[in-house]
Amino acid sequence: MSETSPAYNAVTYLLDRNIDEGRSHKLAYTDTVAELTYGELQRQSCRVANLLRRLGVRREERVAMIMLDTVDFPSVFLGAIRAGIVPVPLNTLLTSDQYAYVLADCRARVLFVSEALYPAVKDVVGRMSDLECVVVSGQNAFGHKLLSDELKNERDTYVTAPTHPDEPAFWLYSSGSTGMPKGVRHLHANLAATAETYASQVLGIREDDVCLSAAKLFFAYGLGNALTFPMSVGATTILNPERPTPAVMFTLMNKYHPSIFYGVPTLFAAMLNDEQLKAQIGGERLRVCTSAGEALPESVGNAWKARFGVDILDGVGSTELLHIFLSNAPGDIRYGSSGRPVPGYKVRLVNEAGADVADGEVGELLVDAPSAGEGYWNQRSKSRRTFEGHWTRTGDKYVREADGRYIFCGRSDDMFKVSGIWVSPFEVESALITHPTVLEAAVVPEADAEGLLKPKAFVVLRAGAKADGLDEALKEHVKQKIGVWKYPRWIETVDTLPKTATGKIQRFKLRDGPA
Ligand code: 3SK
Repeated sequence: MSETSPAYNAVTYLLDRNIDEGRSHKLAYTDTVAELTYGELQRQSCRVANLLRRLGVRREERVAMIMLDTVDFPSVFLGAIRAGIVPVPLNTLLTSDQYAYVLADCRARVLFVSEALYPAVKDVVGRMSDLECVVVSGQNAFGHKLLSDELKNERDTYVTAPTHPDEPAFWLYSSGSTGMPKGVRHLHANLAATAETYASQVLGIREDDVCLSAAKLFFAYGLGNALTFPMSVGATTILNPERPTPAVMFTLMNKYHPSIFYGVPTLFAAMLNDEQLKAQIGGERLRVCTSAGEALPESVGNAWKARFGVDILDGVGSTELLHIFLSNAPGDIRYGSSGRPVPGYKVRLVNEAGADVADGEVGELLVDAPSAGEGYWNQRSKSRRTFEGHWTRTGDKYVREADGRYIFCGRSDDMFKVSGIWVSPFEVESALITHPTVLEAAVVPEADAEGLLKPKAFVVLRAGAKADGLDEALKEHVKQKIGVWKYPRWIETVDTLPKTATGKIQRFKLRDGPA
């Protein structure tokens, strides 16, 4: 949009429109304890906006959120945006040191924190020079302000800030697979851009949908799944403040009967593998599942469809681009592939010289996205390397097949050469997990006695799998599946694999052995 665009605030699009269209009394959120209709959410968001102004926060300043997925999350996030203030939801699993880094980096003036998460920041908040106030969501204020008390006396109306579509609305920190997190500045227009493309044209989201996301709201994936998409059509969302274990997810599915379940590959695999649970999804309403974060193994997609009768739409997105830009679609699914570009997004595969590669050749994926962030906060060279004009570099290697589908080959920085031939860790991992004993696998290069790189595998075994004789069996299995030079020369059994908050394997942490 041009610089003369009329004022546009994302909250008008996501929330107030629902009131104008008659959904004041419709359930927007339940977190299993509390509920909010669209009308109540509008009023809560206005109270939050008034609170922030009373606390002296001004437009464009940042407020940090370390919050569980409860009804307070959308109230605070949307309330800040309504006031033209920039919420920065943070990963709830960071360490105190990581919180200290991010809070200092974004210069948050107010921190909203869930009671249960306060211990992780209690030693940090006094050291943050820009942080003037802590507001706790829950029952115990720990000597700070309690959100519920503060909101009691605030007015439930607010004149929404006349922001610009191209103005930063919120930031998300990108964990990436290496390095310190980087703050991605997302614009007011970006939320609608994901709703009107992936949510509307791939998922076909509707007003009568009931949404349940395993990914939390502080992830770009979870934010779209459980806030932007359902609110864009006035649907209902179930929020889960707990850890998304198979037992918790099955319980919620059987209680609330979601029509859309958004998961991640590890969770789908764990739900299928949960022998004790042997659970079924009580859900005549469940019509579609989605997966992102890492590529969904073909075997998991097929097993899920066979067991529950519902497809998983595997897709790939990024924090930088806010949501999914390549995806399988209903009626056009091939497990093992990331599908095709989402309508509204253009993609290219380029070689190291920046030239487009042909079908069947590996290239780095670049995306021209209507939902791209405008850059990383205070990181000019990283911004320039990632956001190249219209195109955003994803750092993912892909092959485009002749039918236009894209196949994931690994992260650019994870690929390595064995005997002069590129090996994709992802391909070796995919071969390993087709073995009946292997639940998950990660492959990294390791130097042999001659100093030459060869694949080394870390595997998580399925419950009850016997490790005896497995080494040779797995090597043979990979040789048969994908070629003799790609088999892992060393195999180590581990309990878990290191992953980013969005579920991507952090292979760099395994390069010198597991921690
Ligand atoms: O990792 C992904 O695939 C993803 C998808 C949607 C939004 C954000 C991310 C990181």
